[in-house]
Amino acid sequence: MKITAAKVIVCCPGRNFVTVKITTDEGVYGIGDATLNGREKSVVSYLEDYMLPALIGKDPQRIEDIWQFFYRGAYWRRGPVGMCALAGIDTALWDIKAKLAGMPLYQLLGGRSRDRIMAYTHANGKDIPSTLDAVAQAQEQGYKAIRIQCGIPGVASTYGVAKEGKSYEPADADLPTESVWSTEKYLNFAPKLFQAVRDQFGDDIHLLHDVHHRLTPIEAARLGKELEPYHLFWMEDAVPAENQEGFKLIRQHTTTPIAVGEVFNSIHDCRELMQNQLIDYIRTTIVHGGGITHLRRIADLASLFHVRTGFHGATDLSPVCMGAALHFDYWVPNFGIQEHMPHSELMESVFTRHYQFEDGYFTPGEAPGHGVDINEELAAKYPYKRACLPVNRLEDGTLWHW
Ligand code: CS2
Ligand code: MG
Repeated sequence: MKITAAKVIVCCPGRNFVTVKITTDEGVYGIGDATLNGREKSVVSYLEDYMLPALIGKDPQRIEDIWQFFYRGAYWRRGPVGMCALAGIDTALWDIKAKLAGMPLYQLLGGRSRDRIMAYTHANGKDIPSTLDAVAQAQEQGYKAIRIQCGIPGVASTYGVAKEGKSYEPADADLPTESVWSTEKYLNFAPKLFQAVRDQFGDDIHLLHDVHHRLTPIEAARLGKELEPYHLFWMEDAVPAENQEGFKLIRQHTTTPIAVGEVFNSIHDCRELMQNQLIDYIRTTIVHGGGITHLRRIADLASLFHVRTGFHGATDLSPVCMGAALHFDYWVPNFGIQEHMPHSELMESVFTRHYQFEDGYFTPGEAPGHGVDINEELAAKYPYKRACLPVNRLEDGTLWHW
C-alpha cells in the first residue's frame, strides 16, 4: 500500500484551521489537525516544504516508522511547529489505519475503558454576577465540570473573558493586541470569585481555573492555598513551565490539584513534572504533542505517577483534533477530563463529525477512523486570515506572560 497524495487544507471559518489530508493508492484517506494558533503558516510551510513530499510512496500502515522518520530524522527535533506538523500527519495515518480495519479509532487503541467521557466547558464574565450567569448556563447545558474565568476589578481586560456579546477567541487581531495584568489585584480577587460560585452552586459541581502562566511559584502557592476551601478540580498553568523546579514550591504549600502542559510538545517537556509527581493532570493534546503515537507514550508515563490526562480542547484546536482526542479519551486508562470549548456553527459546517455530547459527557461515535471529515469545497470559501495572540503587560509596562 502506498501514499499517493498528501496536502494541507487551510481555512478560516471564523478562525484559522490547518488540516492535513493523506490519500492512499487504495482510495482510503485520512485527515489530521495541525493548527497552531497564531503561527499557522509556519506549520503549513513545515509540512508542504519539508514533510509531505517525503511521504509520497511510503506505506501508510507504517505509522511508527513514519513518526520516527520525521522525529529522529528531523535532526532539529521537538518544538511547537515541527511537532504540530508531525501530529497532523500522525493523526491522518491513524485515521487511515482504523478505516482500513473497519473500526472506530478507540477500538484500534485497545477498546473503550469507560462508558462516556466527562467534559468541562468555559464560564466567563466581566464581573462576578455575569460569571455566575454563565455558570448557570453551562449547568443547564448539562456540564458537570466548568472552568471559571472572570474580569478582575480595576484591570481593563484579562485572560479567558470574552468581549461583550462575543464568544471567546484570543487570536483576535492581525498583529498582537496588548492587555494589562495585575497579579496583586488578581490574587486578592480570585478567592472571592470562587466563594461566590460555591455559595450559589454548592459543592458538587467540578470547578476548574486557568491562571494562564501569570504567577511566580510562591504566588501560585498562595493562590492554591487560598482556593483550597473551594476544592477545585484543578488550577491550570499557574506558572510558566520552563522552570519545572518551581512546581516543588507550589506542591509544598497546597493540595489544590495542578494541571499543566497545553504548550508542551513532547514527552521530554512532561517527564520531570510527572515522575516527581509535581502535577496531577497533563494537558498536552494530540495536535500539539506529536499526534496519537506520541500521546500514547505521554499517557503511559503519566499513569506510572498517578497523573491523569486533561486534554486541551480550545476552539483553536479543530474538530479533527477533538474527534481524535475523544477516541483517545475513550481508551486511555488514566483519563481525567476533556476540555470542550464548543466550535461555532460556521466552524462545524466545514467539518462533519460523529462525536456526540449528552448531559455533560461525550462519546466519540462508531464510524471507522476518528469520525471527522472536512468539506474541502466549503473550506475553500474561507481563506486564511492572519490572527495573532495578544501580548500582556504589567501595569508598569513590563512585558509579561500572556
Ligand atoms: C486556554 C486556551 O483553553 C485553555 O486552557 O489556555 O484557550 C489557550 O489560551 C489557547 O488555546 C491559545 O491559543
Ligand atoms: Mg489553558
